[in-house]
Amino acid sequence: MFSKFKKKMKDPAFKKKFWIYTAVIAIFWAKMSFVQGGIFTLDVENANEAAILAFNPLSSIFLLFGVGILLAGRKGLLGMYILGSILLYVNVLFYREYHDFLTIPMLGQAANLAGLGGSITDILSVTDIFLFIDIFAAVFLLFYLKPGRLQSFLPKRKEGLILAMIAIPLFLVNLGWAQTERTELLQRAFDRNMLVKYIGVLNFHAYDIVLQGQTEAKKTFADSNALAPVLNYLNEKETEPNRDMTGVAEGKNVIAISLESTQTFVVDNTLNGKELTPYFNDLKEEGAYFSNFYHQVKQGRTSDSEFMLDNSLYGLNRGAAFFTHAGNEYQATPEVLGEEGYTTSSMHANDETFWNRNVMYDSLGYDKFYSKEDYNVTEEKSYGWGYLDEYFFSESLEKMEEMDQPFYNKMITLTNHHPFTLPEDKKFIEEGNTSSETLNHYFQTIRYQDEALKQFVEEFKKSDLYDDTILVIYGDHFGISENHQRAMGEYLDKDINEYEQFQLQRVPLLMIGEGIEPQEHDTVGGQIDLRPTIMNLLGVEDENPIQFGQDLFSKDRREMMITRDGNFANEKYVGVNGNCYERETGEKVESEQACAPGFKEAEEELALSDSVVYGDLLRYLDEIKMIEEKDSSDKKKE
Ligand code: GP9
Ligand code: MN
Repeated sequence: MFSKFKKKMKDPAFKKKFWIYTAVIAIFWAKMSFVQGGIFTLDVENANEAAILAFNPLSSIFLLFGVGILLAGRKGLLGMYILGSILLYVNVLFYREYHDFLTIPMLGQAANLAGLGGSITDILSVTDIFLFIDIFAAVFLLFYLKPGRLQSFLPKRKEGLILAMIAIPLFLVNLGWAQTERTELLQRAFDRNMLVKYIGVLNFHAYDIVLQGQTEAKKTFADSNALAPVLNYLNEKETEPNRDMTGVAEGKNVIAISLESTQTFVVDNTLNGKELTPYFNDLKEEGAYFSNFYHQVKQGRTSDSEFMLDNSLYGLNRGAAFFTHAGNEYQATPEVLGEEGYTTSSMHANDETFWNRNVMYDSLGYDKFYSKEDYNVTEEKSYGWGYLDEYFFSESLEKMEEMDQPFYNKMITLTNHHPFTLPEDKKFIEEGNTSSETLNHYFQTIRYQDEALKQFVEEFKKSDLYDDTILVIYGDHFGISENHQRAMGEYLDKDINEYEQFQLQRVPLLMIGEGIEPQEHDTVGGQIDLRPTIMNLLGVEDENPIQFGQDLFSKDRREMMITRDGNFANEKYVGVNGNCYERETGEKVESEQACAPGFKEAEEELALSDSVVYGDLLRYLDEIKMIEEKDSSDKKKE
């Protein structure tokens, strides 16, 4: 074969054609390498990884160009060149905002992506033009450079097929090589940054397409038997809630307040000597405050935190369950409390369609959703993402005062959202002076949110509701992504390594109400634990056995918090990306054994929770309950 090729290369026309192919592939390869190595921050740890990263674009380029030629010759090749460039650029923009890669389910959320709103200018850069000028070079090479004298570059379909075929061994080499760094890469692909580091961003999209197909098949082929392993696992892990607290808030209203992008590092912290959250710092003395409580969200952000609050199931690794699985059967908190005579609602002054809430809330059993159109939103009272928190809070309180009691109501704030901008007269402290504008502004919006919270809680205390209500205040997820690690290090005056980055995923949780003793708790927990904790306080017999959380007040808690990336924190350790640290000191633990059980448990638990959501397994709960009831009545008869 090689000698045939050598012979062909003697033909000057063929030779030029060959060099044109090489040049076009090389330019795209260079661009993709620049994007992957220079724009994405993929944590390349050694020379082998750097070499894999440099090699991995090749197979996808061969496939892309080969298919282009097969479909439409020279034009097809150029078409694919442009398409590939656009895809790369979309990923660049998405990455700058989310530090993550697009997945197919995310594409179904175009409305949300448009909500990037004020932040779009933040993620565009003038130099991005350079990511497109190579297209002119490709046009020149393919259409104007005449190989041979008069004849132009005309790729044959057969050549397209050859390119596409070469992609296969190239990919196999890539995969084998990547597996020297991480075994079972594709099976254990929790972390998209890691996946892109090893197989490249375009191959990642191909992989994502395969995952999508599998996901759809999962529901079609699921049956009630799939519930058995989930029930077994949960039975084995079951912990007794704190019985001293069962029903201390029986019949009371619940107000859950989701604080946008609020991380624990702001609590009791200052900027230029001024507290960032002076009100919250005092308020937390009035209730149960959890200092080792983590958010567990992924691509679904706020909606993932809501998903966990109401279901005690994990959100998904790709996309947002609020979009992809809004049609599932659930037995969520609002539905269960509704049956206990509660009025249930959610309040959020944004468009009702954002995160598909208008659809998902019906599935979760909410009686009412107060969205933007239910508030007196005016331009003067809005900024950035919309209605300012102070107005949202005061109008919401009026609505609650009119509500039938008892009620379960969730309020979701908005102002402290990226890009963290505020009108001048709402800035109560100076901006920060770190190297990140985002972080500098975040301090101000956090401070503003605290003021809005103060005004709400103080009014609420004066209202009739106060004695009959418990407040559950929690942060929905991080606000400062790891793109701003350096600035965060400047502010906190320490180096932000992966352990610190993990610990920064803590969000505040505060519960206030009669029967809840004011106390700081250091138990390790996460958003998955909210539902069982609230239900125990209310003394409601929650008959849905498919819940992965545990009562945060329980005396025999299995201290464990699992993130969507398969990382975890338990009583002793923090396990991040295969590495192990002492949880309290951050000291690296060299023994692999220390964290191995934690990683294993995380993997198993996430897979089981996913099987419930992907298989829509809660639709079989009634069937299972009926069988159980029949069994126990049969036993009684015997
Ligand atoms: C939008 C609000 C913010 O309605 O919930 O969403 P986020 O971007 O934080 O998920
Ligand atoms: Mn949010």
